[in-house]
Amino acid sequence: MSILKGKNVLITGATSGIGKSAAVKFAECKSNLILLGRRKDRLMELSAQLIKEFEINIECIQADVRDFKSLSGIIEYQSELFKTTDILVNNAGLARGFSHISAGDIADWDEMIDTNLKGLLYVSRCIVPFMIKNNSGHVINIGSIAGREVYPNGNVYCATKHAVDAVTKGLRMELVNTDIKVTSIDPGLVETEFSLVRFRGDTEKAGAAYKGMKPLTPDDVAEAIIFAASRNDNFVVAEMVLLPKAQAGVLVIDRKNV
Ligand code: NDP
Ligand code: 8X3
Repeated sequence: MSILKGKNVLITGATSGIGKSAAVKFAECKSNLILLGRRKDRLMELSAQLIKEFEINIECIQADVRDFKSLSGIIEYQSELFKTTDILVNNAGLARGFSHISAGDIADWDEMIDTNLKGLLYVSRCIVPFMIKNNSGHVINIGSIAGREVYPNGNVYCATKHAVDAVTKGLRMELVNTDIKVTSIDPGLVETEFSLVRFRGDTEKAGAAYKGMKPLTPDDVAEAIIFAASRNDNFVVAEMVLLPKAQAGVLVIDRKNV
């Protein structure tokens, strides 16, 4: 898509799932990429593949979105591309555990809040000032259907995604007098490493999330991201809810079709 050619796109959580698919789709549009995640080997492998195939500029940032000090240091001293980020895809996130609040694991709660909410805020705090300075940019937050509905045992994960919804709406209001767009993309079930991470590698529990139904693919979500990113200057995709055909709500899932 020519409107995205040469744009600088920063994607957090680019080592897997939705973030990785988004990186490939932006590369196909000839955007330049800043790929951020903790697993350096995966960043390097993806970047080598995309540079070879699409001849674009790619910068890999091995970083943890929970570490504001290190993020701000990278931006201040290391990366010119950061300062001219056209599109920020705040995608890094995770769920940990699936239990009653009464039995919840405090470390799991902290990790979800620190990553999904505070991490998204930290990256935005680093990048949005440059967008304001340039009076140009697009922040695309990956929320979730879990930011619109809740389900038992999803408590803290749902709370973080509701918080992302609030942050997205507030940021859009704060930037209404600028040329910066703010979008929320809110998927239902997508088959990625999400469930494996949630259940710490327990493949049986992880697989149960998608049992008897066909989930979205990360490429489906990446297509929606590209759609939002490539509208004309006056067209803001404010919010998009993406569902597989067999899902009509966070717990309304037809599990007999596959
Ligand atoms: P994956 O587990 O496949 O990918 C998650 C990505 O987030 C990885 O690249 C991981 O990279 C990165 N990440 C996690 N923690 C950190 C951290 N502290 N610092 C930097 N990067 C981090 O899952 P998905 O692709 O499914 O998840 C992407 C987003 O989509 C999340 O925000 C999730 O909540 C959301 N989502 C997912 C849905 C689903 O059904 N899969 C549905 C709705 C929303 P690394 O470990 O290398 O750092
Ligand atoms: C992930 C979707 O329904 O597993 O955000 O919480 S769900």
